[in-house]
Amino acid sequence: MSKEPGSSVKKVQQALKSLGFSDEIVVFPDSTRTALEAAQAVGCSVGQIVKSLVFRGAQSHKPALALVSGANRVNETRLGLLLGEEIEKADADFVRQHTGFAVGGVPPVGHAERLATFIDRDLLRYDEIWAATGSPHTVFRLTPGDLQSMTGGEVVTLQ
Ligand code: 5CA
Repeated sequence: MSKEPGSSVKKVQQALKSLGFSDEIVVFPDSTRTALEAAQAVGCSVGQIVKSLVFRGAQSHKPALALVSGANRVNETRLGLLLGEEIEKADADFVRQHTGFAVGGVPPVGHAERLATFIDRDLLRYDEIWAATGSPHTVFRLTPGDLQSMTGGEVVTLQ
């Protein structure tokens, strides 16, 4: 694997910088494709990993982003109520089309378009959390407060 960050990672670093945050990322030789793998690589609890999950409005076909603690599953009925329409899981093409990133490395910022964003309240339990930066081998460290300010997401109960 190259040591130089690829263009997807650079895009996220640029977004972080332009939002006033550090663009420091951590590159792992092992996969951080799933929350569990990311937690093992970082050496943190799986709950401290931010999953960036894309859903699709069943009627509008608009994307929505759920930033979820790695320990949790999204209650799709609840997220649908928050959005005002039923939702369904997005497929990999939809994720790439609306975020600009491939599944397994979707970051919380730097997307191709602005997504309605919801933040899992459980992430606020931690002093530090970790999120993907556009690749399945890189993450960055942030606080729940950072996540709120960089995404403008609404903190909600998602379970
Ligand atoms: N890099 C890690 C930790 S930050 C990461 O991106 N985790 S994640 O949970 O945000 O991304 C993996 C998620 O992608 C899975 O939980 C699943 O919801 C979703 N996913 C996996 N395969 C597909 C697929 N084929 N189409 C759409 N979504 C998928």
